[in-house]
Amino acid sequence: MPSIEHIESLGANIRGGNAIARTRCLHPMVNSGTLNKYTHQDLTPVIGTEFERLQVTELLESDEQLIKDLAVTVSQRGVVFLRNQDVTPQQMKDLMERITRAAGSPESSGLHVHPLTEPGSELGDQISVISSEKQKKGGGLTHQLSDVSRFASAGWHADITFENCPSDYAMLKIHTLPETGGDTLWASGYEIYDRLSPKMREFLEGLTATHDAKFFLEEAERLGNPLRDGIRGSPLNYGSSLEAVHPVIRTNPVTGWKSVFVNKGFTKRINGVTRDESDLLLPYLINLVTQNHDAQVRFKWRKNDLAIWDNRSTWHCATYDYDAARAGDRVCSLGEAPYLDLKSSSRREALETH
Ligand SMILES: O=C(O)CCC(=O)C(=O)O
Ligand SMILES: [Fe+2]
Repeated sequence: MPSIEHIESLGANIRGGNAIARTRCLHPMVNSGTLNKYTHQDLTPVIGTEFERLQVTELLESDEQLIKDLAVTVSQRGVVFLRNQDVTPQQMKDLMERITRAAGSPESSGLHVHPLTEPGSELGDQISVISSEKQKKGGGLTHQLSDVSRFASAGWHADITFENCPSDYAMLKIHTLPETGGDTLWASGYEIYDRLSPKMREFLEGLTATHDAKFFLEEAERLGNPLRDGIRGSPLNYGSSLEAVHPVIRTNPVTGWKSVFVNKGFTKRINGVTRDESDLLLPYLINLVTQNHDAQVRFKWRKNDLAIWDNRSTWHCATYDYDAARAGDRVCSLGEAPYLDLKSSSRREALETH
């Protein structure tokens, strides 16, 4: 049962983490520039970069440096978009494995198996099918998020933060899409951290939060599917509690930048403060994400576009404004158990001193 005891202290500067899943990226990675030869464009100042012609198949044949530079680019820019990919789910898994390894994920972390993955699922346990048709039948990963009687912003989340060892990166390819609609938005956790006052930063850096996906238990029961309660990609991720405690502010080892790490989808409680204080603080932090469109990027999918994002330092939200079918494949890799390095910096501070 995950509890606050799981947040072990490693020394004066590190809060959180777990010896079973520590990052092997001990210093921020530097972009060597091997991707510069491919046409690309930053979509906003703080988040999102699009590559027009870079193909996953080409990346798979390339040497390690290109993959490392891709990992750094995703972690720095939050999300990277690759247009019009001719790629199989197996190739997506291969690239995901290479990115997470290049970024120094712990030996014990593999690709995630979602607790709602059905037995004998069509593309294998490590691929989640994102499907509006499945959603309409009341199932799938995104069913809870797609309730259109709520604010559209109710869907903002980072993936699988209810796991003790959550995701570092995720990849989604949309192969079936409506003529218009179905955009996805991402927001920068670095930028939200940057908007906090020094006093508020210091306060939040001393806190943890409880993340919980109990609603998946009800969903599995309702659909008559067994919940995946064995190992889900890391020895830290098993069982049916679907609950974890993580630092409210975490450091991304790849960039060395701090990010706010609570989300609307899964974070239920900020610990160490009263219930009322938690109920004030959480919506405040979430409002910073949903109400600052200058910390967001909105992506308009074309067929077979692929997005790769860093789940440690971004949130995302799908848009349910269409009727026609929309579907894609998603892979999610696991990173380190979240920790805060008090000596790490904010994104803006780091960029200003360079
Ligand atoms: O359907 C989308 O655009 C995003 C779905 C999602 O949250 C995910 O793939 O993690
Ligand atoms: Fe997601």
